[in-house]
Amino acid sequence: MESFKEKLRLVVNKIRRAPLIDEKTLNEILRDIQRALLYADVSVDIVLKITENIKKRVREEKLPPGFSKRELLLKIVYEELINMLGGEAKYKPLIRKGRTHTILLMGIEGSGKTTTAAKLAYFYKKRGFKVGLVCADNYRPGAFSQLRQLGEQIGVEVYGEENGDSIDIAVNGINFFKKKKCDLIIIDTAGRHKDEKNLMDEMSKLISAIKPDETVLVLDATIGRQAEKQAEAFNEVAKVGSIIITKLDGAARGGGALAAVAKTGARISFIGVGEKVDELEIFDPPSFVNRLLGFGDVKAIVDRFRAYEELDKKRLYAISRGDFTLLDLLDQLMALRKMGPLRKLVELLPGGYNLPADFEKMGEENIKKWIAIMQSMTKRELLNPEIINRERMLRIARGSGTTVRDVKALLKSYKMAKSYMKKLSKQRFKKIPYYGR
Ligand SMILES: Nc1nc2c(ncn2[C@@H]2O[C@H](COP(=O)(O)OP(=O)(O)OP(=O)(O)O)[C@@H](O)[C@H]2O)c(=O)[nH]1
Ligand SMILES: [Mg+2]
Repeated sequence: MESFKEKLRLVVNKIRRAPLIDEKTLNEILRDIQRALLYADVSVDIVLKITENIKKRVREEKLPPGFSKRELLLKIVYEELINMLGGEAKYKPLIRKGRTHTILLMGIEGSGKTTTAAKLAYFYKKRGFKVGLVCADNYRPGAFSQLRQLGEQIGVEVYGEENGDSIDIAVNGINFFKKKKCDLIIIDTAGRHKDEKNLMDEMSKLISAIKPDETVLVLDATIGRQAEKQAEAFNEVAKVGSIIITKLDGAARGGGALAAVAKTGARISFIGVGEKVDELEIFDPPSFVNRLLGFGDVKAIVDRFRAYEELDKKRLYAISRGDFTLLDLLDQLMALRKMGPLRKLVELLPGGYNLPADFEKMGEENIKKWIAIMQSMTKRELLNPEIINRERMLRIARGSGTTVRDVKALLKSYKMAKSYMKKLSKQRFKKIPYYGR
């Protein structure tokens, strides 16, 4: 994954440094993205689709006031990468206390099933669940002792039998742990290949015999885009509930495996990121993409876009016409604080106003104070500031840790801004009918 990450970060830097995002620069950037994705073994059709989407969205999406085209492009790249990995939603573990949940692990040889069984057991044990491990692999000598060793390491009991039929062992193991009132039973199976008909038949028999709550396919990230074929083949014999991708640490083709799996619509629940028992993570596409692109600034840009999308445009319009109460002001200030610099308030108003100097000068400190003051007002006061007499001012000042002077100053600024905007919008609307004639 390291080089994939490096290549994507170079793209992010290029976007950030480009003097202008014009057609030529955009095409160059899209080519770099294609190269990075192809390098990670993402299939050509996915690569073309993602870059087409980016191009189309950059052309079509409106640039909100106060944002640059560069920021819009970064946000789109971020969102398209998340879509490629299956969307925003994070996997939610289905296990509940007081009911035995069974998970069956399957996959080809060496994909990491046994290690993952132990990792999962450890994951749930740490969260307070009682877990049991069953070794239903009677093909590979040493499979039982491998799991037993892992079980000892994490303090989880392991059920297995030296000889016998894998289906019988699985059934016995489940009964064994059900008696012990385990919340979760994890069944490790023998590795099998999609072309080994006997083993695949056995898998479907095993599934009918034990009817697991969840059938998990374990895939090794190093197979890249071939993950799609494997996921489909396993899905034919056993309905795959979710997929765990292992060995993402160090797998250059990991991006390809993740994209290929997401394309099948299957759910990626966890990812394995190392050999140790605690190196398992819930798969969360947004945080995964954040890490790929470099934490911090792309995420911060996207958060600002989201905050803008949350703003109430109708109310902003009303505010721009001087039609607002203190409650509007409070709500909008709170929403805007998420967006960064506060002069953005002005930039966001439809029409792009220039506010009086002292209104513009209000710094972060003042805004914090204002919010505190308004939060100490009752709803009635926020809606009818004229009722705020000296007695009320005293109460508000005390409640917000400010002074009566601060409260007065806020009320004065509010009145000034309101009448100023009313005046301005009247002038503007007088002029507007002449435009376009
Ligand atoms: N780096 C890394 N290695 C892993 C990860 N998961 C498993 N491995 C290693 O992959 C190898 C195979 O793991 P196993 O868990 O034995 O695989 P398996 O699917 O049970 O293998 P069979 O039972 O033989 O089919 C071991 O050396 C593990 O340490 C991972 O997330 N990262
Ligand atoms: Mg194994």
